[in-house]
Amino acid sequence: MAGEIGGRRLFAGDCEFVAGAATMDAMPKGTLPEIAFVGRSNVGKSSLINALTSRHALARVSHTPGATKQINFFRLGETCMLVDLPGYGYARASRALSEQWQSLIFAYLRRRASLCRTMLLIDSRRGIMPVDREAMDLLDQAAVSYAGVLTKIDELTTAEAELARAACAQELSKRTAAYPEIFVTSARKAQGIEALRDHVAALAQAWGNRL
Ligand SMILES: Nc1nc2c(ncn2[C@@H]2O[C@H](COP(=O)(O)OP(=O)(O)OP(=O)(O)O)[C@@H](O)[C@H]2O)c(=O)[nH]1
Ligand SMILES: [Mg+2]
Repeated sequence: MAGEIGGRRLFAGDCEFVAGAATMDAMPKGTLPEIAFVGRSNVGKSSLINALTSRHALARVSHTPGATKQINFFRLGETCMLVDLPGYGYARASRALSEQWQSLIFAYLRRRASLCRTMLLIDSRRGIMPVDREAMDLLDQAAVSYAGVLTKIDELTTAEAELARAACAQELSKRTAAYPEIFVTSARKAQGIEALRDHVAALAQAWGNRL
């Protein structure tokens, strides 16, 4: 398509942290299309944002689950916003979705008019877990569309990776708000990053005129 922004070009441009919000009121104005990264704590959301933007320390990464405590907005030029969300399901006491997740994060996902796509990250070593299903139930009910992204694929052999992808695809195909395409990624080995960049660029372009 003429004038299309490729993923490589979009992500080679400037990228900056805009705001961290702990309440809906503290969020920046939704003037750019947003792509949000959601998933269990420690699944690799912040790492994936760093890999996409080729920045090592844009989003904070940690071995300790619960590193990201607020909704962080990163602006890619004048094109779109990447949104790093706090993870769910890390407190040992609550395997269910926490109240904070349900109130703040789910409220963001459900109400944000500028949100164009949610990327639901799944740790490829573990596959879809009960708490992920709880999150998907909420997203399905609220008609928040999401695409599956397998993370940490470098930890698996090629055969295991294919099994993980197939299992994830099979389960997501039964979900009403899930997209059929699954992204298979490793932030550590920069696998699947280019495909995800292209996807984000295409989404941003398609949504840019709607806001
Ligand atoms: N092997 C491997 N490890 C990864 C990869 N991506 C992230 N990790 C590791 O997973 C851990 C968690 O990464 P984060 O990016 O902080 O995870 P998060 O989903 O943002 O976690 P919260 O902010 O707590 O919700 C860190 O120790 C990372 O080094 C990957 O592609 N491969
Ligand atoms: Mg994080």
